[in-house]
Amino acid sequence: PSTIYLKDYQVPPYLIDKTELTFDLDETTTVVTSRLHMRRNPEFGLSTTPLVLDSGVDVKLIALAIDDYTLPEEEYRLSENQLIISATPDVFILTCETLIEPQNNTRLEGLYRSSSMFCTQCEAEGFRHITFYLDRPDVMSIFTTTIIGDESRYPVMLSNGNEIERGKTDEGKTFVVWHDPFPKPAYLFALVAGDLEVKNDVFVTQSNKEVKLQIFTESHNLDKVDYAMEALKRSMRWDETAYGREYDLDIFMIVAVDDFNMGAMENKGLNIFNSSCLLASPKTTTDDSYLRVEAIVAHEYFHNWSGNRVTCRDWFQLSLKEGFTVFRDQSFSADMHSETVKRVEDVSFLRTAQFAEDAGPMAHPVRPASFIEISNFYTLTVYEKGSEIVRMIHTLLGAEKFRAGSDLYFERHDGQAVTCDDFVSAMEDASGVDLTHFKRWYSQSGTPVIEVTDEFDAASGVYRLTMTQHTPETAAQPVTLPLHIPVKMGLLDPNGQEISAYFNGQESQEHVLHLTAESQVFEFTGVTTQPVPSLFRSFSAPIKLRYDYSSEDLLLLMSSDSDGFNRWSAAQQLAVNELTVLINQAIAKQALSIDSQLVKGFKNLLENKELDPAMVALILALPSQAYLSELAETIYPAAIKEARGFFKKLIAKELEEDFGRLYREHHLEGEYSPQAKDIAHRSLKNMALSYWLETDSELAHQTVKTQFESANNMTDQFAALSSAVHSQHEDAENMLASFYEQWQHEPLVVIKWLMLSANQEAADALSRVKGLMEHEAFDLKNPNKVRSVLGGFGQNVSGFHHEDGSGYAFLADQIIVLNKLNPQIASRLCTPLTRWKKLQPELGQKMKGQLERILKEDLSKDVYEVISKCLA
Ligand code: HT7
Ligand code: ZN
Repeated sequence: PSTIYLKDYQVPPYLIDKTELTFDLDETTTVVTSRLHMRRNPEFGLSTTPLVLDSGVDVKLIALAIDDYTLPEEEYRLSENQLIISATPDVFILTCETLIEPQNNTRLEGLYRSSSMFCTQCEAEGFRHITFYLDRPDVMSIFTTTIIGDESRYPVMLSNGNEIERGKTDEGKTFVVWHDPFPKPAYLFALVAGDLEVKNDVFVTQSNKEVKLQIFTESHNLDKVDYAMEALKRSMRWDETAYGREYDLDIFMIVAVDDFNMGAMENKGLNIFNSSCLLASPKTTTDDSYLRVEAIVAHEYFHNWSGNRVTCRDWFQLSLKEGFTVFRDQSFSADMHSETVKRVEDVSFLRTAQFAEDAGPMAHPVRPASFIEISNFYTLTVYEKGSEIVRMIHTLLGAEKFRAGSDLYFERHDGQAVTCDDFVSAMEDASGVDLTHFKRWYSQSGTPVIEVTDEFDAASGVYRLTMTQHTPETAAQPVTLPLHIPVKMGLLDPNGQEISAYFNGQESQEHVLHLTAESQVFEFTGVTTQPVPSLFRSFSAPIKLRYDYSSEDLLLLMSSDSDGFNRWSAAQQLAVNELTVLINQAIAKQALSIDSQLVKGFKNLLENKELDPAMVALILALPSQAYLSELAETIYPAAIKEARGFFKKLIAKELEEDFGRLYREHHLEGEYSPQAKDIAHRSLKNMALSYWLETDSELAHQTVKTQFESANNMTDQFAALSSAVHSQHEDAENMLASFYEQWQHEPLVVIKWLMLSANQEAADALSRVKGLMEHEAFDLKNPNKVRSVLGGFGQNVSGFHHEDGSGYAFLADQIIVLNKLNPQIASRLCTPLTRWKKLQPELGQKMKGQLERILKEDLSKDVYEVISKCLA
């Protein structure tokens, strides 16, 4: 497979002003006819360049014509992925008739079947699996789509834009014509056809325009779309107020499908969603999933401007739309709920998963310089670190100038396909802030490490911070340079009071420092007592901080910092420090023991009635197995698991009474609601329960069963089940069985059950997972089920990291099978195998052996790229 480089970008030799598509849908073959109104691109220069259209192996050519002239075979050339026509006029209509077989499309790219419906997924390069095209984002065209189908099977036939015509063909089939007035790249094309039910609503925009809102699902799911509809309206309003962005078509449609490779897709006017990211009801959906539905509905809606109206010039610029849109959806969720809780959740995810990616063999800059398969670059780096870059620009400019920058960006580039540099230029031009150095964040991979030391001179009242930055080299780049890093910070006195100090002549309790050099000294004056620095407040940059905090310092920050994020972060750091001691004891096979300071901090925390229960729950959550693995120089999975288990029990025993009390205090009676206040109580109650169960309390063991049996919502029922499973409750097996019995007809609950079952730690974990793959509920063609079972297994220490290597061999077997069925899913399942170099040597070598075995297979580009980079 060949590598594609950003440096080789050229404007397209041809343009497509209009695209007219006709789909004649059928159960076995679908006929696609395209009429492309083309012309040579004057910007390209050469006027003799052949026309090279992208194609998939699965597209069969039936007829090809330029204007009225049917091209004979000798006038074009067809290869596996291209159609080349060597001579064309300057302006012409290319007509092309192709056959495709959506029912055999297991890749779930292009047009495919999901249950009884037809649907599409065209990002990034799916459109070429439908017909021959210039399938690149800088070719923007006005689409008109005619769908022909049997009305009894496909009463609903949808595409982008507005419906402009409907009628009957001579053969008695129904046809519907859709027209999208906004030029768009092919990746935003969508088609849906099926026997669907609809929920209707209306949104009145800020300029008083009525927009028809429609959510389509199969009939048995129509009762689960109300929450998404409300979330959509909240998103539309928020984008008007926060960014001045109004919706532009007369209709906005969303469709839920069961088989989908990712979460959702922002096709113009016709978003398609994985049903797990759209459907919600109190009995079947947990609080986390409610919040996810809201965030994803918002994310896809926000793409209407950040992605659709202004799109990417090429796929190296993916973060232009994804990083910015993640930043926008994170800000939206923060505004809808709690800003601090949202920030903690997002950072916790970033530090665990993105940092690991950025230190592994697939590390790449937010704007990658090369790729083999673009689908592999829908990564946490492009999305989450990309969002952090936008957030840092927000911090550097301030809210007002940032908004001026985004207004300018949308105004300047409306209807264009642009680059990350264009985004930054708009921010600079609107604010007057020079971001030249800052832009290095887009091109340099790896997580910067910031070492901080300090000195205090009581006599002069001067406090100095010395900061040194270094970004470790990554797989993608051997040399790294200093970045422009915003450091939001404050100082606390020994009583936890904020210190007002002078920096650069300005007196303030909070400062934003600009760390730009490899090493810099920052001097504060007017400081009367040795302070404790609160650094990188709100996680003002995606970095790793090294400052030698004592346990007392961390306890002080945890109880008193005015920055909620840093209160949480201090507790995490203290927990990491203590867990590291325990992990090292476990590695050395010593008895585990610790005089924990964190327990003291937790005790104070649990007695403080003023705090937001959601924050208390987050502070109580111990650093995860995955985060501790990311932090470790060498990963010893069993030692980490043992240390975490020991520490949780120790805390539980010390604070047993508090956890029992918390459980009672935060138990809600009455009807379920996914509002922030109630979610907060449930999260603390269920966190308390998970600790309480680690004690010998009979009452706790009874309580978990009662909650499981009598909960009126999925959050409480599933929390009880998970806690029972993870604490190895004697009734865990029965509870798992009865849960499946109760919910076997709800696929979205079944995927939760599959995930928990695959994740259950046990000596025979592997044979249980093999059993799950034989279970009636499992389906290898459904990405949600594959993700649940194999994703859940990848987090199972005793099964996946079994010392005989059988867990790695099993996952490799599944990747080899899925490589043929669905390359995108196969490639994503490789992630746990990418950590082999960091694993304890005996395990790492076994994992490497499986990677070598996979590489010998006939691999898709997707899997080849990941595995070959892992072994490089
Ligand atoms: N922009 C969408 C990306 C997406 C995707 C990419 C590759 C393969 C399948 C896909 N489904 C959706 C989703 C988003 O970020 O909004
Ligand atoms: Zn997106």
